[in-house]
Amino acid sequence: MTKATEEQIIESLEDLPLWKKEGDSIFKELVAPNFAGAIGIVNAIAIIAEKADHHPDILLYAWNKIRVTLSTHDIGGLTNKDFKLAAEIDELKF
Ligand code: H2B
Repeated sequence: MTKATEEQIIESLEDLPLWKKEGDSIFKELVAPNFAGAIGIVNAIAIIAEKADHHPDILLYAWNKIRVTLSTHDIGGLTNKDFKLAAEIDELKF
């Protein structure tokens, strides 16, 4: 796993318009209809994260909002693992 360059990050984010870069990570915000829905989203993300052995920071705040942050801590930056998991999270239907 190699750390993505700035150019590679920009290129990868073109395919992930819902994700934004912040420092050495990317994040996305989701809004659920209610708290139970937000928990459902968190659980769905947890299942694919476990399969990928790649784990996002997940913040559930203001009862129905979720901020998912991806970074490859082992490398200290962004890698393909982050962009791949971001795309999988985007494919989840809620
Ligand atoms: N998740 C994230 N987001 N970054 C990592 O570097 C990472 C991880 N490393 N999940 C994994 C686990 C690593 O610690 C294990 C040993 O595979």
